[in-house]
Amino acid sequence: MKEIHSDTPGFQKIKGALGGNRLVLVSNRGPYTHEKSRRGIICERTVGGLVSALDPVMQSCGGVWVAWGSGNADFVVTDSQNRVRVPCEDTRYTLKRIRLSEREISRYYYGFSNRVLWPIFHLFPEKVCLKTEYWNSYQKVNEKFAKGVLEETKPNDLIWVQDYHLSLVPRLVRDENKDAKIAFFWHIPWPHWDTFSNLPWREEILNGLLSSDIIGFHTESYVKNFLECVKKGLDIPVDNGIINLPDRQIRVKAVPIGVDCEQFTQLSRSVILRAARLHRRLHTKYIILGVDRLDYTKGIMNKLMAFERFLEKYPEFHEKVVLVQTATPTRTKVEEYREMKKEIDETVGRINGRFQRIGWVPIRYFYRTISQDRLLTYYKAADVALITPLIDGMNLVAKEYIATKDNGGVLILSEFAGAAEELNEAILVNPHDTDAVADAIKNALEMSSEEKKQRFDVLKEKTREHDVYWWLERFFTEWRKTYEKSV
Ligand code: GDG
Repeated sequence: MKEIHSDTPGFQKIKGALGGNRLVLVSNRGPYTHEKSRRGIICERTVGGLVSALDPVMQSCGGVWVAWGSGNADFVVTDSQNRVRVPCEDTRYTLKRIRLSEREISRYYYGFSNRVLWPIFHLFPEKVCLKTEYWNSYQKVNEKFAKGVLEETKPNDLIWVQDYHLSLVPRLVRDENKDAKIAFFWHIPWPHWDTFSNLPWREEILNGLLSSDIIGFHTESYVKNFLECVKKGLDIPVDNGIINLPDRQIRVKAVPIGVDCEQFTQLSRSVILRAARLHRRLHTKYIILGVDRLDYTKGIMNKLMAFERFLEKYPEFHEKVVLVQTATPTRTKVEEYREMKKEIDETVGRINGRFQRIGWVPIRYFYRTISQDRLLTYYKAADVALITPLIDGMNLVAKEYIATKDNGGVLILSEFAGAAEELNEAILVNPHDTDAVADAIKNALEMSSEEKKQRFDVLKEKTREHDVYWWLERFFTEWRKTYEKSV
C-alpha cells in the first residue's frame, strides 16, 4: 500500500490549487472494493492509473468519491446512504457507492461504455455495436451517478467527473444545481469529427460535457478534435480553446497525466536484487518488457508478430533475449476479449515452439494481475520497454518504466500513444509496421551507452517534471481560473 505524506510540497501545492474547497470525485470504478473471502470481508485497492493518481490526493485532501460499487461485499459495509470511509485501515475520505443492477452492468458498462464509446473513440468501427437499449441504460446510470453526486455536494465543493462512462453527469448535475462547479477529464483519445459524427447520440454526449466549466484531455490533438466536433456538431463558436455559450464559457485544456515519479524511483531501490536475479532466472542477457491490459487497443498481437520477426531476422540474439509480457485480465465477460486471449495464448505457444531451446524460452507470458512489487521488479530489470498500442489516450506504463529506471533503459513507444507527444526521445514506431518494430528492437539492444543515456536523461527529466502532482496542480489551477475570470 502506498504511503501518503500529506505534508510534502507536492500535496501542499495541490491543496493550494484547490483553494480550500472540498473535492467530490466521480468515476465509474471506485478506488476500493470489498470482497467476501474465507477469512471474512477483504478491502482491496483497485489496480489502474486513475486510482493510483487520485487516491493519494483524496487521502491527503479528504472529500467524497462517488463510484460504482462492483465488489460482492461492497454494500455489506456501507451505511444507509451507501457510504463507507476508506482506506479501510486508516480512513481518510468517504466513498459513496452507486448500486447497479446486473442488467445495468450489462447494458451501461459492457454495452454502451465498452461496445459503443470505447471502440468509436479508439477508431475500431468494426467493433461498435449500436443498440438503443445500451443508450437508454447509459442515460439511466448517468442519472443514478448524478443523483449520488447531488446528495453529497455542499456549496463550493468542486465536482470532478472522470472519463467516458459518465459524459452526461455534468449536464444532469447542472440541471439541478446551476451554480455547481464542475470539471471533466476525458482519459481516452478524442477522434476526428469524421469518426465521432457516426455516433447517433453525438449531440447528447457533447451537451452533457458542455455543462462542465473546464474539460481536460491528455494531448493538444484531442483538444483540437474535440473543439472541431463542438463547432461542427453543435454550431457553437470556439475561440482559442474557449467555448462560448450565451451564458458562460468553457475552457478546454490539454493537461497530460503523469505518474508519481519520485515514489517509483524510491520504491525501485527495494527491488534491485530481485531484478538482477530475474536475468539469471530467465537465462538471458536482455529482458524486453510489455505490460498491458488485455485489450485490442493495446496491440499485443502486433507486438508478438514483431518479436517473432525480430527472432527470424536476427538469429544472433537467440538465447540472449527474453520478452516478458504481462496481460492484465479485463472485460472478461465479453466474448471478443475471450477470443483475443485465446489467439494470444496460441501465438505465444507457436512462437515459443518455433524458437525455444533447452534453457531458453523466448516469450514469458503471464495472463494475470501482478503485484506492485513484481511490476516494479520487471520495470527495474527490463533493458527495453516495448509499448506498442494501436491507439492509447496516454499510456502510463511508459512513464512508470522511465520513473522506475535509473540506469538508462530504452523505451520503444508507439507513435499512436498519447505519451508519444511528450516522450519523443523514445524510439517511436508504427505498431502496424512489423519489420520496423523488429528493427527497433535490434536498435534498442545495440544502442551505444552514450545515446542510451542521452535519450534516457531527457525522458526521465520530462517524467519527473510532468509528474502526477504537476498534472493535478495544473488542472486545479486552470479550473480555479474559470471562476476568477467570471467574478
Ligand atoms: C486509461 C487510458 C490512460 C496494469 N497491469 C497491472 C497494473 N497495471 C497498471 C499500470 C498502470 C495502469 O494499470 C494502466 O495504465 P494505462 O495508462 O496503460 O491504461 P488504461 O487502464 O487503459 O487507462 C490510458 C489512463 O486511462 C490514464 O489517464 O493513460 O490511455 O486508456 O498504472 O501500472 N498494476 C499492477 N498489476 C498489473 O498487473 N499492480
